[in-house]
Amino acid sequence: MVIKSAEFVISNSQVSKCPTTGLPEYAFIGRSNVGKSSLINMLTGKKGLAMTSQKPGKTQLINHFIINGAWYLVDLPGYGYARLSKDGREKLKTMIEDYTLERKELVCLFVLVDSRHEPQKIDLEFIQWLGEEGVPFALVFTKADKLTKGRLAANLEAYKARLLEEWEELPPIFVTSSEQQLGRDELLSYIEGINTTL
Ligand SMILES: Nc1nc2c(ncn2[C@@H]2O[C@H](COP(=O)(O)OP(=O)(O)OP(=O)(O)O)[C@@H](O)[C@H]2O)c(=O)[nH]1
Ligand SMILES: [Mg+2]
Repeated sequence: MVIKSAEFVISNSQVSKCPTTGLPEYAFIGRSNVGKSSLINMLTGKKGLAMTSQKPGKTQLINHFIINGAWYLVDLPGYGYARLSKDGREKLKTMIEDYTLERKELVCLFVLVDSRHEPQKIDLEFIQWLGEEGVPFALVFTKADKLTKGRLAANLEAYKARLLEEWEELPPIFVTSSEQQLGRDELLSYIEGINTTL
């Protein structure tokens, strides 16, 4: 799929205020700092489109970007940022949960996990919750440039094995590096395949 245009539309703290165009959307979720905003920039080929930071907790709102005038990519705040106040954490948790459960336009939620780490409880619990709620999702391993091919393959296998302890089938899985443009074609083709407006 060719990205002809990618523009920021609006930031929101409430799902009820998100765009009402009815166009399909694809959102990115995962721990703070996992690389959600960077992935949006990589997919669209626009470096400064979504704001990124070396420090976790950068994205604090629901951000809509319109692609080719026809569908949205949505950047969400990360979960699990320990240095936020309890109140702040609760607010983000509610924002993410409301968006995930109430947003009818959401076609697929991409759950990002850092490919360097072994399965983390917070991600496994979130994935479990998506399953219980019947939310369509795919798994995206990020920062693949930060480890060797062998290590990456081993971590992927370990992650799949862990998921298969609870799931009968694996979700769609993508491996990405926003630094090296890895996984771009695969992710965009996947979106193209499930997008009804294209
Ligand atoms: N090497 C490498 N660094 C990456 C990659 N993706 C993101 N980063 C870096 O990781 C840091 C966090 O990236 P963000 O895209 O801001 O992460 P985020 O998930 O949006 O974080 P929050 O908005 O805080 O939840 C930045 O310093 C990025 O440059 C990648 O594929 N490879
Ligand atoms: Mg972000």
